[in-house]
Amino acid sequence: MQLYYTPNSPYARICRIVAIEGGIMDGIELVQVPLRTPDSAALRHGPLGKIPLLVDGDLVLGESRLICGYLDQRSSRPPSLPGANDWQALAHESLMSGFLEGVTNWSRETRRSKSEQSAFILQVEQQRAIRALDHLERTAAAPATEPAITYGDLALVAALGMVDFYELVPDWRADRPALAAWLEPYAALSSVRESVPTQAAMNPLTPR
Ligand SMILES: N[C@@H](CCC(=O)N[C@@H](CS)C(=O)NCC(=O)O)C(=O)O
Repeated sequence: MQLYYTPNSPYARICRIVAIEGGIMDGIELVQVPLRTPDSAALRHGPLGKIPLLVDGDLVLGESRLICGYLDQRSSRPPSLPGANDWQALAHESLMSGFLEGVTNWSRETRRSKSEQSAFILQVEQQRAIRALDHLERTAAAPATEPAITYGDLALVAALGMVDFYELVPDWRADRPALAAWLEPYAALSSVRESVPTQAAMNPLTPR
């Protein structure tokens, strides 16, 4: 089984954490690919060139959530995805996924050249992120001794990782102690530590 990825992709990060925590990383070959270039090995398996992409025999599976569901079935841990009728858990997941999507869009916009950046998109995503952070502070659960390995919680971990890495809201912890405390047990997990985005792994948005 291969997982096509980039080290700094928050979506691939969620899949990697689920695989590591599920104890099944040994059976997965990580294949690092460039993005948005015709030479990406991911394009041998499909037309989109998007990651994460899981290839297992003739199965080519995109979308981090579906990949986590596939990994769940191979792991002995409790599933990272809620049941189909667990609407409260799905609602929680949808909020975290939407927050991650927003900060991902925001970070992409900040990485475009200044002349190409849209002030409108930057403002919309900044406001969305601030609203989400404030909401998450009000609703944050107490920090867990054993943090839950669910897609929704990991989407929040990955989103906050993007906020930190791209310094989108540099001082977010100062006014949001409950959210910062919620994150701490995750930050201590080796699966989370080893998947933190790094400057060394930065991919250009467009080929140089
Ligand atoms: N909804 C997708 C989002 C995946 C995604 O946006 N991947 C980005 C990297 S973080 C990508 O492949 N970008 C390449 C491109 O847009 O061409 C998922 O959950 O897997």
